[in-house]
Amino acid sequence: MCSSKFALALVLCAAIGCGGGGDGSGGTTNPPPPAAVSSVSLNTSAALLKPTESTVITATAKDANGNTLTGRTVDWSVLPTSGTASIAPNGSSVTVTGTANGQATVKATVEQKTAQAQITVTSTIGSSADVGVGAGGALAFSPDHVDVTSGGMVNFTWSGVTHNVTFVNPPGSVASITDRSSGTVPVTFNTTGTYNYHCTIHPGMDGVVTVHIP
Ligand SMILES: [Cu+2]
Repeated sequence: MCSSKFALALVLCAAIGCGGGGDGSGGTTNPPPPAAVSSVSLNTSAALLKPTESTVITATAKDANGNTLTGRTVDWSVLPTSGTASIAPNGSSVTVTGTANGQATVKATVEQKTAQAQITVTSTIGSSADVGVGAGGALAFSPDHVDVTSGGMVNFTWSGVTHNVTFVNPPGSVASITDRSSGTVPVTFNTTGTYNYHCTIHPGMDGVVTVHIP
């Protein structure tokens, strides 16, 4: 009985956050210290590159309340330090360039908090890819991320349910596909970059095509 009451108290404490300690204001006139960094995130957790190809990765530091903290120094590193990818730090972002086939990890450190991205360097990215649109009745593109080289083609295939493929701020000229429910529509990508698209009918039905150097 005692132990179950104790357990209940623990659950309540976890739910309402009691016992959090003082607010640290000891009556001094010093300005409050800058907010501590609580987390660091990157705009991507993985990137695929061909040798000599580059991509930019950006780090964001936040405090415990989820507020973005600007002006914090980001230390960038890459492992292995040479042979697969090189880095050129520029403040909160870093340019990562593939050098030879292999795997590398790029890490951002801000006041002891870290985030990392896996970099795969491969010379064998294909010139075409297939994407299922709502395959199996799912409100999803499958796979939701494909990689092709510039001049390459992605074939979108419908499975009986009406969806569309609408590109959002594409880096190059590309044709969106209006509502349809069957057939295969090829889309050609002539400009390198990241193409985000979605189905405007179904919120959260999103996909990405990354177009690489040829
Ligand atoms: Cu849809």
